[in-house]
Amino acid sequence: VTRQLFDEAQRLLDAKKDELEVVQWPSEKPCDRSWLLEHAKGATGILVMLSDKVDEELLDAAGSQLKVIASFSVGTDHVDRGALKSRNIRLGYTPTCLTDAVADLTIMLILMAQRRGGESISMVRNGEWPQKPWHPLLMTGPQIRGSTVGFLGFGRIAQATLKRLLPFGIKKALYLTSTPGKPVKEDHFGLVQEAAIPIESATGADQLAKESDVVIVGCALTPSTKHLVSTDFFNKMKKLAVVVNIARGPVIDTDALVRALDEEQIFGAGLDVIENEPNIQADHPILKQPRCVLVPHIGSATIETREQMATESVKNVFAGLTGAAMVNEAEL
Ligand code: 8YV
Repeated sequence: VTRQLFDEAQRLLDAKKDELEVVQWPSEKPCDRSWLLEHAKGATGILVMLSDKVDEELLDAAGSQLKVIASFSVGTDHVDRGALKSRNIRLGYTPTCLTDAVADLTIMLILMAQRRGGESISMVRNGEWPQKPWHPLLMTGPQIRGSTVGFLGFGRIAQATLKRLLPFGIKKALYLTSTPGKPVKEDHFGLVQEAAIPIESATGADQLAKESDVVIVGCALTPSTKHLVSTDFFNKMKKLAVVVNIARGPVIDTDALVRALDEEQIFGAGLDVIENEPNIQADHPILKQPRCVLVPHIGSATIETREQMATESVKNVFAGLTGAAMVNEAEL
């Protein structure tokens, strides 16, 4: 177990101490790779975080008795699924319990980007408010009502975000999935059928970039989504549009984003994730962008959600060990 867990999850683990030997990373810091490789040896199940790469090296270090990997995440880009499949190892994950928390944060980032939240807070903190004469254009930004919202990826979190956006009076939603132009496979909340606004499948990234006032990155990171949002994409976006990323950093080319903001090609950005996180140095150019709000990957960070993720992850390990049904099992 590569992290400290919340009480309920810990209790579940502790309750099995007679049957199982539980080895747990002892610190609040991210688990050390060398510790993991050493302690994985002989494990039948491993509970991992996003920061723990599950690759051939780890699986070799564990050995052929390994039955299950349970990830404390919805995203599984840190896991070599092919390697698990070929070794008959099951993969548990937590795709449902974090939907609301991440969708809530997405709304925060959209509003922060449109309404210049980062700049506004800095202005007040820096004591600049008293010096700025009141002016009708001070800190103005685009309004969410009437926006066309484009979703790169249209899974549960994106759809839950759209559900929250409807009462704001958005005009239209466009989505791009791996099958452009085709209806989304799963309409999780019955929105596509019932919404009073058009919800359309985009023909490609170009259409979505050109038409959207708000672009929300909510897709999985795969070879085909890496740098999907790059200079070419930004050049097609509207000058008053904002981009929000709650998925994985590398879907947006950070250098291209810095340029787009520098050149006022877009209005702003709201990021929960960024390439090379968490190793963002204080002098990184993105931190100098007043129109970019960057938060440290806190999408799922409500107390309720993280507790649930921990509990489900432990249950998934147990299910993997006994051959029972997991709370959520990923297809390999
Ligand atoms: C992380 C996430 O799991 O679930 C995901 O895919 O990106 C997050 O919810 C969380 O930050 C814990 O590492």
